Amino acid sequence: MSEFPTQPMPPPEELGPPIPPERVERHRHLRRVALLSALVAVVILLPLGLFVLLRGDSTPPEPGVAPSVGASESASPGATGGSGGATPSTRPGTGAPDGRISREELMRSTIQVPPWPQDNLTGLSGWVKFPGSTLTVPPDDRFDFPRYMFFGDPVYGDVDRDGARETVVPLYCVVQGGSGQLLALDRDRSGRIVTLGTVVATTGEIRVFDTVSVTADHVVRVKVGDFQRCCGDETPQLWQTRGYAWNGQRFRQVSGPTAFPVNPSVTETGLTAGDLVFGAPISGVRRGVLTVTVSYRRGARPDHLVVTVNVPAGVEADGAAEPQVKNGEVVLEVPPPALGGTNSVSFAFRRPATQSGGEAGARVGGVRADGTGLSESDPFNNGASVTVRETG
Ligand SMILES: [Ca+2]
Ligand SMILES: [Ca+2]
Repeated sequence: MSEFPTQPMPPPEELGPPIPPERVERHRHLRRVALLSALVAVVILLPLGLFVLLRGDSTPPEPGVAPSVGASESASPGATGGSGGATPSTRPGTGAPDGRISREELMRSTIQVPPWPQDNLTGLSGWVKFPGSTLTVPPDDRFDFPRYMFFGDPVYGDVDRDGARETVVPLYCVVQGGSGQLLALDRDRSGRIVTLGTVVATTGEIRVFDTVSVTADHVVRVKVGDFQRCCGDETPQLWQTRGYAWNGQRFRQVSGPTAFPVNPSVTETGLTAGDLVFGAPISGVRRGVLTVTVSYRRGARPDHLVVTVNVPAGVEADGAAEPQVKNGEVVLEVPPPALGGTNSVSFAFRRPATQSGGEAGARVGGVRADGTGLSESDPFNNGASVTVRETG
């Protein structure tokens, strides 16, 4: 089975200025440093190799193409804009607008993008203007690195039973893997591109989707997978074919399995962290406690979790019974919480009163009894940056 994303992707040059080969490693190093400094666990859990999968698309970017702003540019090909009065395109009968839209047009149009899954990479939503090539999503509060949004290849079929075909197309938001939404798009009477809804998205157990078709009975058939491979990852995937149908308001699953069996190679754990607050100095030493909360939500049960905390230079474990700091890190093995539950883990630290601030962070991973790591269903929630501050 193919890796993510399985639709043809834009060529690398769409994804930003080409990087000379001799700078690639440095670029990766700088990127790694930048991400590690913010303790984004994705870098640890996903190998580097930016965009290695995003190759193979035969469609070059279209520099200089003005973004579409609606009806006039969106009206071709085949739209019947304006001919049918106020009759909505979803009404059965003849004369419904032709909702077939090419990928090239989508990539230079303004599209209403539904919200992105919150348990995966997030991109821009609402009315989003695509620039004629891959759209760069700037860093934000949630992810402090850019992500890249672009459409895959569309398929066409009548999903709303109005006798005319719509466009069913993947929209991706990725860096090394990431999110996908399978969107159903149509045109209104004026020819403007309108979003019918999200057929399926990479959220919960579903982390990737593949082949898409629209059946004669208006069902969107999608091959969905439980794990998104990236960058050489060979984690076994589970795949199922599920069908989704438009009910007039949203897409609902109408065929195929509704859940995956447990994949013994894949788990879903997560971590959140509080602040590390050092108290007022006593005899030249400040003491503080960091509490992290780990979760186990689904998938294979790890034998144990490995929690790693990075602390600023000069910070030491507060006492011999505490896990000790080595090379700026504390590593602690803890039992996994009950399925669906969380556990809190606290670390006591001390540092000289002459020191302050610094960067810290924590991450977690699930490990088998033989010491090998499990793959993460959602790799983006396994790390957190930690604010370090002092009181008094
Ligand atoms: Ca239709
Ligand atoms: Ca996770």
